[in-house]
Amino acid sequence: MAAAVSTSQDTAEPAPAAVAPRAFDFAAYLEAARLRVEAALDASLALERPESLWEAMRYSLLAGGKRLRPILCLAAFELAGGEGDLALPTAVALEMIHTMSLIHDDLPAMDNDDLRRGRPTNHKMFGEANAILAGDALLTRAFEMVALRSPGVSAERLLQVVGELSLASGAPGLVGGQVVDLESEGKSVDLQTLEYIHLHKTGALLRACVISGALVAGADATLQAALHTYARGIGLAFQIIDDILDVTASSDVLGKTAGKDLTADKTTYPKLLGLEESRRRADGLVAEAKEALEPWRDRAAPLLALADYITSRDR
Ligand code: GRG
Repeated sequence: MAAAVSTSQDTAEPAPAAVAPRAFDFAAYLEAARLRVEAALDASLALERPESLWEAMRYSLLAGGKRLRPILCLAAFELAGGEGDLALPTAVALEMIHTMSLIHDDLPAMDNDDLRRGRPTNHKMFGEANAILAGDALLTRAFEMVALRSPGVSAERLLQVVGELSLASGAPGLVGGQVVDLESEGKSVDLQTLEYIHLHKTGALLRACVISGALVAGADATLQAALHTYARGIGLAFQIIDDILDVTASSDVLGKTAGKDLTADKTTYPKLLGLEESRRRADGLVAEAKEALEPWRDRAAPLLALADYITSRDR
C-alpha cells in the first residue's frame, strides 16, 4: 500500500503503530529539501572577478522560486537507491539551467518581462548584455558542476548526466521549444504543436531532472523507463497548470507578470480547450505519471506527492 500523505498541519490522532502505515509528511519533506537546495545553490557561486558578472548570476539564482527541479532530481536519486549528497551538484546544475532559461526568456527579444520571482528581471537590474552573459555563465557553470564538482560519482555516470543536460537545454529541448513558441505567437496553433512546445520548452528539463537524479544513483533500465513516463506526464501537466495560472492568478502571487499569454497572443491550453478541460487533462496526466511508479510505490512517496503538488500549486 502507498504511504499516506499528510501535511505538518495534520492533527488527527495517530493510529496504533502496528497497523498504521507511516504517513509521509510532504510539507516537511518539501521544506527540508528546499532548504538543502538553497544552501547548495548559495555555496555554488562565490563573488569572484568580475564581480558584476557573479553578482548578476547570484541575483537570479538565489532569488527564490519553488526549486522544483532540483527537488525532483534528489527525489529520483533517492528512489533509485542513492544516498547522501552525491546528486546535489547535479541538482544545483539543473536549477542553474532553469534560471538561465528564465533570464533569457525575460529579455526584450523574447518575452520582454520586468518581473520574475517577485523581483525586477535580470536585464532590468544589470542591463541586457550582462543578463545575456549571466545566463550564458550559469549554463556553462551547470556543466562544470557535473563534470568537475561532483565528487564520488563515477565518470561513466557523470557522462550520462552531461548527455541528459545537453539534450534538455539545447535544440532538442529548451531552445527548440522556445523557437516554436516564438514562431507561434499571433498565430492559431493546433493541439499537437502546443504539445510539442510544452514538451520541449518545459518538459525536457523536468525529464532531465528526474532521469539525471536516477542516473547518479545507477538506476536500471526498468526504473529509467518508468521515470521517463512519469516525467512526460508531470512535464506536460506542469505547463498546462502554468497556462491556467497565467489566466487565474495575480502577478503578486505568481511573482511574474500575470496575463502574459493573452497579451502576447499565445495559444495556450485554456485558449484551446477552456479552463475546465485543461485542468481535467492536467489531472489525467498526473494520474498517468503516478501510475508509472506503482511498482515502486513504497519508496516513491516524494515523487508521487510532487506530482500532485504540480496540479495543486497556486504559483
Ligand atoms: C540559451 C540554451 C539556452 C536556452 C534558453 C529562453 C529559452 C531558451 C527557453 C525558455 C524556457 C522557459 C522559460 C520555459 C518556461 C518554463 C516554466 C514554466 C518556468 C516557470 O517555472 P517555475 O514555475 O518557476 O518552476 P520558479 O520561479 O518557481 O522556479
